[in-house]
Order: sequence, then C-alpha cells, then structure tokens
Amino acid sequence: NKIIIATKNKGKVNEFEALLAPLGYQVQSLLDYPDAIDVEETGSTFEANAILKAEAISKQYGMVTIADDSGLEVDYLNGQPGVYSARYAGTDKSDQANMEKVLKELSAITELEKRSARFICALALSTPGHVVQTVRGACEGFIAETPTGENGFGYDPIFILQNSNKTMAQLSKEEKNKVSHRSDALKKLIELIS
Ligand code: ITT
Repeated sequence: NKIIIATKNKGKVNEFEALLAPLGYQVQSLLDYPDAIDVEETGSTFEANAILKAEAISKQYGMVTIADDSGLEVDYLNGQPGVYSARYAGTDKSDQANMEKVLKELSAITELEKRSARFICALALSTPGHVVQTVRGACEGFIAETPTGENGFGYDPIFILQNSNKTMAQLSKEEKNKVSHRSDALKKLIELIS
C-alpha cells in the first residue's frame, strides 16, 4: 500500500506520515524521488495547484499520488497570501520572511477579532488511470502579534487557533494532527475512497 505525497515540504511529509501510517499506508514523498519533475504552480486555486502536482507525479511514476496545496487566508488582506503563501515574501524567501510580511501588513490592526484568518488545505488524489479527486479542509483562527512556539512549520507560530490561546506551533504533533486543515482534508479524502 505505497502512496506518494507529491511534496518536498518536510513539515507536510511528517504530518502525512503520522496520519497515514496507522492506516497501513507506506508513505513516500518527493524527498525519496530526487528526479521528480518540478511542477510549476500556475493555478489560481488551491485545488487547481494540487491537481497539477498530483497528476504530474502519478503519471511520472505510475503510482497513486496525493498532492497538498495549502496556505493561509487572512480576512483583512482579502484572503492573501492564499495560493501565494509559500512565495509571499519572494520566491527564495524563508517562512520567517513570509510571517514577517503578514505581521507587518496587519500591524495597524490591534483587535484580535479583526485579525481573523484560516489555514486551507486542498488535497488531490491521482491514480495512474488518471482519475483525480479533490477535497478541502480548513482550520479557523487569528493572526498573533508576534510568533510563538517551536513546533510545526510555515505560518504555525503566528496562527492562534479559534477557541484557544495557543498558536499552532505550541501544539504537539499529535494535537496539531487532530485539528489541522490537513487532517480535516485527509479525513474527507479517506471517506471518499473507502
Ligand atoms: P510543495 O508544493 O512541495 O508541497 P510548498 O511548501 O511549496 O511545498 P505550497 O505551495 O502548498 O507548499 O505552500 C504552502 C504554504 O502554506 C507554505 O508557505 C507553508 O509554509 C504554508 N502552510 C501550509 N500548511 C501549513 C501548516 O500546516 N502550518 C503552517 N503553514 C502552512
């Protein structure tokens, strides 16, 4: 039961491994396939980009492939950074730089309610026969004023969970996997295929 996760993002790989291994899947990623083609994310939606990545990789290796396109939508920024979350501060910039840009753009907004945001995760499942299915998961919260916490990846240190006073980066791996946009989407995908 081998499955490729079409990502080079180690943070995503760790979460998929923790979620799928107990279900009996052997999880591989593009970190195991250095010759994988580099797919340009030209889509204007999370789903479109997930489909581009999943189809290309399932075609290249003839294997069942899941791709994850995800990001942060900030309401005050009209949904930005959205599909540009990975390259918000520039193509070669770090998670740190991306977070700093979001914090700077919200610096005038002091009320937490007005700093509402959500993480989105679209998953595309592509089988070699070329059937593609997509699902979407979400996780609601607010943008903190400063980064807090060491766990997770990406924008986790500035994302305060709804009904909580913790950032996503203050949750353990297990806690994040109970509430995240990624696990929400994956539950829907597993329901769809079982
Ligand atoms: P792949 O395309 O290889 O999967 P990527 O990191 O470029 O890797 P995306 O294009 O989907 O992935 O960009 C996702 C962006 O959203 C990136 O900046 C992540 O840090 C951020 N992100 C996604 N899921 C996240 C999570 O669970 N916690 C924090 N940030 C997250």
